[in-house]
Amino acid sequence: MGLFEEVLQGQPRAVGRALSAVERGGAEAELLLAELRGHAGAVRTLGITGAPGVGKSTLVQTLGLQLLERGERVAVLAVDPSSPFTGGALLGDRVRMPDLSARGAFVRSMATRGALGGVAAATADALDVLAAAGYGWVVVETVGVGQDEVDVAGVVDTVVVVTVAGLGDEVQAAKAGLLEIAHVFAVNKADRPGADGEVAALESMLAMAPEAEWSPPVLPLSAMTGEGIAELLEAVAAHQAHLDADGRRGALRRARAERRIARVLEDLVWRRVRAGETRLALAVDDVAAGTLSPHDAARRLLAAMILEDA
Ligand SMILES: Nc1nc2c(ncn2[C@@H]2O[C@H](COP(=O)(O)OP(=O)(O)O)[C@@H](O)[C@H]2O)c(=O)[nH]1
Ligand SMILES: [Mg+2]
Repeated sequence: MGLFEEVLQGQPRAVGRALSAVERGGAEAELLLAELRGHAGAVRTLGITGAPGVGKSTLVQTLGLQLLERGERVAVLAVDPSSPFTGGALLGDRVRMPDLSARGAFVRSMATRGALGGVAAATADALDVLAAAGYGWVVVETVGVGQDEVDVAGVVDTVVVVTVAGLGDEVQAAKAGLLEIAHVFAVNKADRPGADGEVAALESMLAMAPEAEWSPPVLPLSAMTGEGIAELLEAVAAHQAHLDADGRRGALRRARAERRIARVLEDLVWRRVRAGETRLALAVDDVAAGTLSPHDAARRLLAAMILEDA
């Protein structure tokens, strides 16, 4: 039996191998993804993002267990683009979330390595694999600190941004990038003092945002005690229902398809240009010397590439 058939049957080891192929990128991954295309089940994807230490992994566990209890097939992807060492081999995926693994969830960490389009593209491909394998819910944990990390959160349907009370100014600033992608705010560690203040602060920040079709709720909760988790799941379900209405899911699919094409295309073009070392080196010399503008250099390199193909 081919790997793709085993993936379609939902065999965890095959799914793991497929995800390794996706991480590496290249012809093998592209062939596999082509074979899996059209076989995706109805999957709901949920992103959990926020600064390190806010309790994302703990929340993923708590949420995952709730979903399993409801009879869902659950997969978890932990993606940390800022760390080159998130590969499953190093951390041991089962060790990451032992309770979830023990109860039948598929748990896996992702590194980027060579996939075209970077980590966000690889994550989107991984979601395709998991959808084909029949998981009903995929929860993606990402560290929300840089643009790459924000991009990864953008490949899922519903983004939960996790914060806690009393983070420093630096982290508050990082929230700015996350404000726009959040569908739900979770103020975690509400078993400790200060959560109410953080909820109020976020709500007043959101009150200044322009009117939108979806207003993100701000929910105090504790991933540790489980308090507020039911409300979080309700908010996630409400956002999913929002997507299902008025053709929004179709529009989302199109927007996502366009971003996926753009990411791979940009990477593809840059790799091709970089492969033409001499031509690129000459252009770099001229731009550095100030005799050529970077815009003209880029246009010339692109034109040369197109001519090569003709
Ligand atoms: N008091 C309290 N601690 C929590 C809660 N959730 C997570 N933690 C703790 O916060 C620390 C970081 O949690 P982790 O899930 O690894 O955070 P991540 O880096 O965002 O994935 C750990 O020591 C957790 O036990 C919570 O709801 N309340
Ligand atoms: Mg974590």
